[in-house]
Amino acid sequence: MAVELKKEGDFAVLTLNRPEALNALSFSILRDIGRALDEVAVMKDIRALLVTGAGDKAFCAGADIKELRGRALVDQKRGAELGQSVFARLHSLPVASVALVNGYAFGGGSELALACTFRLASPSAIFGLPEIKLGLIPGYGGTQRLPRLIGEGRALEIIMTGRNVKADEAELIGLVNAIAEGDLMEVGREFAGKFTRYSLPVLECARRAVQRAGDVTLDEGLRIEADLSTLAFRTADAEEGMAAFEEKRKAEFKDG
Ligand code: DAK
Repeated sequence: MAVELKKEGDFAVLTLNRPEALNALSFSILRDIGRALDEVAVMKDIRALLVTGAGDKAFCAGADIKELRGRALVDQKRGAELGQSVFARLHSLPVASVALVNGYAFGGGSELALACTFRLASPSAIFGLPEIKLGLIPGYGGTQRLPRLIGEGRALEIIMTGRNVKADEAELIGLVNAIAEGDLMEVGREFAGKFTRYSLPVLECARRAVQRAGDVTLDEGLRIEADLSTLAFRTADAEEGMAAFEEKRKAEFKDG
């Protein structure tokens, strides 16, 4: 299977498993990722999704270049829309996702990582949007998500030069949340464990509010925040959290 989905404890783990082609994204793999995400969306008892690539060389070397050539423009447009819709599904899953970038993350591979809620990188990870070198531009969300994450100037420079961004620079510019020393999967679990112990519906409110910040005016964003923060107030977990504070004990959230 070129895409594997497993449940490991509190986490769903999605692995791109095509190491012989550095986990390049064929259209068939994109569809498999989409199907796996549909499963994740309804999985019981998971608190986050971890996304990684098989092998020690690459997270994902991008779109399958060999498959892109010689296609009609209408098929290219559909291909871009397929990749965009799969990554949009990832972005708006009910649970947060963490990309564990264990090597090259080029083109669509960087875009896959960008669609996750968080990104952790191994010290040898290398990011890049090298589409310009192929006479292309990013087609799976990179032109929109990268500037929202690191700002327009830096995003344009990375996209227009197609240059590599090593892990330490990626951390410096906020492209990754942290560089992981040691076992990436283990660090990923620890990282996710810092938020997954809180109330899932309340975490989702926080994520939805922050995700809209880049899309709407400040006024509109504040209205969204007022609605979502009021929604959080209505949960039993909010009642429990505030009661636990007053009673000087640890809150026991029940995801409700
Ligand atoms: N596609 C297909 N095969 C790939 C691949 C890729 N992106 N990347 C690597 N491979 C394959 C290689 O061809 C090779 O296969 P064999 O020749 O052994 O059969 C195998 O993986 C191992 O790769 P290398 O031998 O090249 O390994 P190296 O360590 O020497 O080099 C590398 C690693 C990551 C530096 C190199 O493989 C590389 O530069 N790969 C390509 C990186 C890249 O340019 N990615 C694509 C970016 S463009 C769209 C619009 C835009 C896009 C998509 C859709 N629509 C409008 C639909 C753009 C998307 C992109 O992602």
